[in-house]
Amino acid sequence: MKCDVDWSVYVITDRRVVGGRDLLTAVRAAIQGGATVVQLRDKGATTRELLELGRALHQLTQAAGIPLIVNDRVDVALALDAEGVHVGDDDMPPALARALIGPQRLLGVSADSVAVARQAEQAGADYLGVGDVFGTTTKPDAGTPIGLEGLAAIARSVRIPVVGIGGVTLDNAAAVIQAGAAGVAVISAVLGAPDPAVAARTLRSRVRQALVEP
Ligand code: TZP
Ligand code: MG
Repeated sequence: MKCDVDWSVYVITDRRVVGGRDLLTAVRAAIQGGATVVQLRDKGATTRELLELGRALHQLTQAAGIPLIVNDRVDVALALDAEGVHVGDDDMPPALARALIGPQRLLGVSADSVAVARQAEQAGADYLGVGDVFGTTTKPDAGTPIGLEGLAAIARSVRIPVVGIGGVTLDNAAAVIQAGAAGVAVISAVLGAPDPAVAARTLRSRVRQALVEP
């Protein structure tokens, strides 16, 4: 699993953006549409709630043959036997996370600067989540957007794949890939869409097209 991850359409869960709809139904649709990675992210959930949602999500991702990555929580990733974990500034430092998850699971790290990106790579990250690129309304503490130039500078500074995150839409996804990203990480563009399957399918086709363009 680890060596051939397709980072192109990385969908992150957020109960709040699906409105009154069922999150698992929306994620199932996103996977049907072509999501290539799913991240379990729920800042308000208890550990028990995370485990319950994580188990259900893992069944969906395993059936589709795509990785499940757990945000923030190394312990929950291990308990779920998830394929990876994603850590940021406030979480387990990347080198410690790597030591805990071992060499086989995926380690993602959030980076908003070249310095943080290089440190994360040194510490054993498999990929970076880079942003906030455009300015998001989904994460209130995301900080000042780094723009496509900031993303490009980070992508150039490391060898590991980067996924662009923050305000990515169907319309700007190709520009994220052209800036050097291997994929886009989205919450609202897919799970907040009227039809997450259609949104994921469109996103996937635009990202694929941009990845093959010279
Ligand atoms: N990290 C940086 S921006 C962001 C996260 C988790 C939120 C992305 O959400 P959206 O709706 O795709 O802008
Ligand atoms: Mg975090």
